[in-house]
Amino acid sequence: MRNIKHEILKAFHEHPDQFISGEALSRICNCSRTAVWKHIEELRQEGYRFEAVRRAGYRLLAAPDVIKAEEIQAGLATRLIGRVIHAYDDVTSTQLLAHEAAGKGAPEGTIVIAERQTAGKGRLGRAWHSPKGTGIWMSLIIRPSMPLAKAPQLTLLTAVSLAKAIQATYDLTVQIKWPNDLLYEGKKFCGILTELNAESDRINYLVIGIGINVNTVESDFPEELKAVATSLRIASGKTVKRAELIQSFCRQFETEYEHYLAHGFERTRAEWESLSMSLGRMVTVRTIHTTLEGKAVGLDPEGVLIVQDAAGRQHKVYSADIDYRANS
Ligand code: BTX
Repeated sequence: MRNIKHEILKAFHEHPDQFISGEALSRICNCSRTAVWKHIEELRQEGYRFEAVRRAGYRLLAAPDVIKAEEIQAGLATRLIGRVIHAYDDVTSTQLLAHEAAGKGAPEGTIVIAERQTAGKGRLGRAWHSPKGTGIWMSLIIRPSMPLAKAPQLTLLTAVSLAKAIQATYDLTVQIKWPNDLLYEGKKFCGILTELNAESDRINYLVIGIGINVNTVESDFPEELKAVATSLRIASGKTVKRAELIQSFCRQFETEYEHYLAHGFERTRAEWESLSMSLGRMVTVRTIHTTLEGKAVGLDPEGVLIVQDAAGRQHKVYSADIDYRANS
């Protein structure tokens, strides 16, 4: 279906700060000038601010920071990631909706995103705080044709893509804490939850859940998170439009993912190691069954974390939480 509002936003995106006449817009959108006017009025109702000048036309002054599929897609330079976006106001968890959509055949690259989650999920049954309007709560569906055992590599790939998107948007040095957190000065502002649907040894699809505290201020956090959580705004002092960060992530992810499918994991592995705060440090590794103390020394070629204990023995760590020991 043709979406005139989308086409209008795209035209303004391609001509930033410029006036576009009603006539030109009606040509671009292939509709009447009355229809252009009507859609501009609708965009105004949604919070877009336009300047209208006789003879010159319209100029976009500001877009609202609501997450709309049109807004993300208007400036999106990708082939696959984010070409389909389901955007909601309130959901329980975008993971649940993404699984539902994937089950019904949603194409690879589909994103499910919400302004607020009432039951945001972390790993191992933990909760993810997802208040309205300040963060990015989204789930990405991908359908790589590969064995189950490689799925954790995509969590690492997502973390690398996010770190690069953030560095490009904020000029901020962030660090990855194995396997799925992004931190700034030791505080978490982003988590990744990868869930999959597979048959025998093949992946049907992955749902990669991403939670980022973007414009959150200190007082938005509940008491129990204040000491451990931060946001990109607190870290950088900058408020950004969430749609921009999503576009940047989609681009980075697509580049990493295409390279990964064509050439394997090595480049992502090396990038992950250079962004990691885990390597070289003394860690305590907790799995459901055991606790291990040692030094995190690197990722093996498959992306499994290697921890070396005091006796020099190397252990492969697949799924666990790690804590850093003081002064390491
Ligand atoms: P995790 O289990 O590593 O982290 C969860 C833990 O992080 C919580 O127990 C709490 O201590 C802390 N935490 C909770 N909320 C926040 C927050 N907003 N900022 C910082 N720390 C927090 C990480 O799990 C994976 C999170 C994925 C979230 C996305 S959002 C979109 C998608 N939908 C969904 O339901 N989950 C994913």
